[in-house]
Amino acid sequence: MERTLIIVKPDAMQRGLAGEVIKRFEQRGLKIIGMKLLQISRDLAERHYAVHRERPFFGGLVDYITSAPVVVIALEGTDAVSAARMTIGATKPSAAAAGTIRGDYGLEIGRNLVHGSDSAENGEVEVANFFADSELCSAWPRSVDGWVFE
Ligand code: DAT
Ligand code: MG
Repeated sequence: MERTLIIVKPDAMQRGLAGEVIKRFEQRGLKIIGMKLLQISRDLAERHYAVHRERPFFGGLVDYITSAPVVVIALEGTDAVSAARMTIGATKPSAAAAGTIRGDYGLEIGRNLVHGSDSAENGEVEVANFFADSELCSAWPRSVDGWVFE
């Protein structure tokens, strides 16, 4: 089972789309093992996006992700990282496939609604950056699991 960190970004929050975003991961069968509302600090945002630190858009990206409360979600499931990224869609929403979150709700790269981890390794690291172990319900026996996981 992989883990991935999802962030319902400030634009999705401002537009009242948190429920819509969460619904899509739930209906995919991915298991919610952590979820909370928080306003990301600049320090945490800079750590989360450290790989982009030298890029020209870094300052704007940190301003954006810290601009309003977000919902952060830890998901677990088979191929959770790639499955969630397929549900999210391409980074640039105007080029994202219809049926994806970004393809259905977005146009611009700086307003792309949702974050999802990009590798299993980063999924573990990002979940740990946002959740203490005590905030994760990893082992809860979800009654549909036998119909989602073989
Ligand atoms: P993703 O969020 O699809 O994993 P990423 O990790 O490459 O994309 O970049 C993180 C965020 O940074 C992305 O969601 C939006 C922003 N971003 C990426 N490339 C950009 C660019 N060329 N111009 C402006 N913002 C960009
Ligand atoms: Mg990324």
